[in-house]
Amino acid sequence: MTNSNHPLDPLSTVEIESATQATRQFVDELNEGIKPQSIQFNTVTLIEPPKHLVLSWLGYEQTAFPIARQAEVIFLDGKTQTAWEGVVNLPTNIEGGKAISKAQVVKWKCLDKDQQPSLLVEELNQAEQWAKSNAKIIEAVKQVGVDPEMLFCDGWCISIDERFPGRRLQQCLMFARSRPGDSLYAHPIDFVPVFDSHTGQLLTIDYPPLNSDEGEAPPPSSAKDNSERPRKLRFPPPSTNQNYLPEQIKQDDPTFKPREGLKPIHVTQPDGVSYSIDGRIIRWQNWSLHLGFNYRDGLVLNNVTYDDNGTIRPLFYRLSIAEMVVPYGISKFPGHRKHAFDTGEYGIGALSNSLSLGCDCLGSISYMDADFVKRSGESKTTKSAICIHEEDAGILHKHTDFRDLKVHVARNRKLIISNVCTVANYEYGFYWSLGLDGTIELEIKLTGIVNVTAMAPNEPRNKSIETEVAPRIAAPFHQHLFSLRIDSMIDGQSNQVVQTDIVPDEDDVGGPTNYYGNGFHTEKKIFTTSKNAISDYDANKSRTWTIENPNKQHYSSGNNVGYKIMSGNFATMFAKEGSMLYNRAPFARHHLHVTKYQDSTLYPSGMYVNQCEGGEQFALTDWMAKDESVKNEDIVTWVTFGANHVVRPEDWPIMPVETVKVHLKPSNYFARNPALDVPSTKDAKSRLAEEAAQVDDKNCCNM
Ligand SMILES: [Cu+2]
Repeated sequence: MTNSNHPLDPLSTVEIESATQATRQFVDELNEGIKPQSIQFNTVTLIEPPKHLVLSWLGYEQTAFPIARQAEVIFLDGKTQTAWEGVVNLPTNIEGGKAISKAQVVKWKCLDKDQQPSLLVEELNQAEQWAKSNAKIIEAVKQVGVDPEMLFCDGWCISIDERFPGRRLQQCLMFARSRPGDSLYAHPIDFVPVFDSHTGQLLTIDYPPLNSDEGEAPPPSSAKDNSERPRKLRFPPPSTNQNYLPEQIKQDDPTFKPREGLKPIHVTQPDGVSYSIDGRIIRWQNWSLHLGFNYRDGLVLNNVTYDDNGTIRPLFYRLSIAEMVVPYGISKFPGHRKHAFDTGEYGIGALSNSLSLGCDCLGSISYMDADFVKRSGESKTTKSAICIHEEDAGILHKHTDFRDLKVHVARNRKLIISNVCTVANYEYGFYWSLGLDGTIELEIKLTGIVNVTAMAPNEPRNKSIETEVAPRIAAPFHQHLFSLRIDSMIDGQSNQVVQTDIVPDEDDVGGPTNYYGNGFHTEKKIFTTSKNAISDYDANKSRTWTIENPNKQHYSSGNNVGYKIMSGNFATMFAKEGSMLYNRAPFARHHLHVTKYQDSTLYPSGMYVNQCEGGEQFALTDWMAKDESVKNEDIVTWVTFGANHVVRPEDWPIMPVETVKVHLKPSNYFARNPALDVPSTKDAKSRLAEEAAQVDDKNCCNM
């Protein structure tokens, strides 16, 4: 018996612990001198096998054979301040939840000092403890009237700080609570300490400048110059409580009470759900996919296929959010360091919430757990990390024949696979959905608490870069840029991307080819090489890109079969060429990149994003520089989309969900509307509002 049903299944808890035990044993047997002194595991994750092997295993090719499973193990050594990366062959025989055979380390190396693995939550919590017990920080908060017992800090990646090369760093955003349970984000403190994340050494305390430091020279530009400045005017954090938890609001405002009049909406499926789950293979309404998951991407949709009247048609080998970055527009030190790569720097999958039935997810729900590693090497499980359910999606299609009022209407439905991740103050919900009409949608919901900084008493506002969401609390403007990695296999591995613009006909009114002046037409460009395929959204041309298979055409239109990429949420990175962010986020330089597939090219900002300087010779820039053919080849399409967040006071003290979406829509793929056979059923439970029963439901989602 093998330990896994599918080569892309995430590591089981047994596999994780086998890998960490094998690593410890391997290290124990090393000679002194080259031996790590203390192992703190960082990540243990599946090394996805080469695509050609998986395709063979899946049956796309003739010869299928078992695929050995391997884990990538990354750990830190606090004593030698080093980080290590290993490859472990996993046990081939697991029975009854126990490994019968042993795992074995087959490769390992010490990482360069500029390769910093992601920051774990345990490490962020550690930084908070260091801050709370550091004499200099205690003194600094006492100076502004903060009780050190009520001090909290969010550890953050630092991007790059040129003052401390080769060190693993965290910058800490400081806050205070006014009482237990109070929202700490209402009380930001006026300084930012920087810690060595290996040793806990406090390296510096940085003081952000005010919008107007009257009487002072303008703030110098570099981090080094800034650290040599005298400490600026200190001031206490804003003291007014700004809570979102009802029980906390009530303590500040005894008249507060939950609004009334919201009667329950129950979602019921009396005959059960319409999907099936076999291991991690989900089947629903002609769709089939394997649901992968890892600490970094979070949700991964593998081998997405569609059963088109008995023919299983391959669509996507792998879909995931491969990277994201949240750049802030603050150009003054140290605000320039705020551009968190939540995928690569933290591992957003590892930050998944345990979802709650009836609160996060309504109706008939299936959950999947997610397994990770603790620093100790033991596994840990986030229960119900992934939610799978169906939702009504409004009308699918409708027509009324106006002559005889004959009506035909069918309802659409989505199968939704989702998770929600908490990255310190912010929440991201990732919702992949499949539709009855062949559409795949990715909706990302942004919520949580916006990042804020403290303003000094009487400090002037700078309305062009931040919003004073509540007195003396400034929320700086920022972006959320996501990199959707699409490894397509539209009716086969040979695909290409065609750009379609819609433009007016060239001639003016009265001209020979546009006499009445109303003409418009599409212009197509088939991308030939990676450099040729660099493209940006153009709203004036209603620009779309279609991933198509040039070897197969629609029976009627003659167009290549394809899937169209559509989004109303293309956001452009504002950071200048040569800036830290530009160098580190090559995926965000343009909305579209296309590369020829090669194994192990999953992450466009590199494997080790934390403190990586990037530039022009790494990750996506390297793959693009090859300028390989992407026409009728095995290709990967990278789509960057997102939101610009000019914060509103209404986003405070907790932000109503903001959404960004991308659709992958069949285009010349199906012979006709693939949902013609969806029955026009009538919901027997729907009724006139006046007849609806009064039901009182006291359950709530505040836990
Ligand atoms: Cu935002």
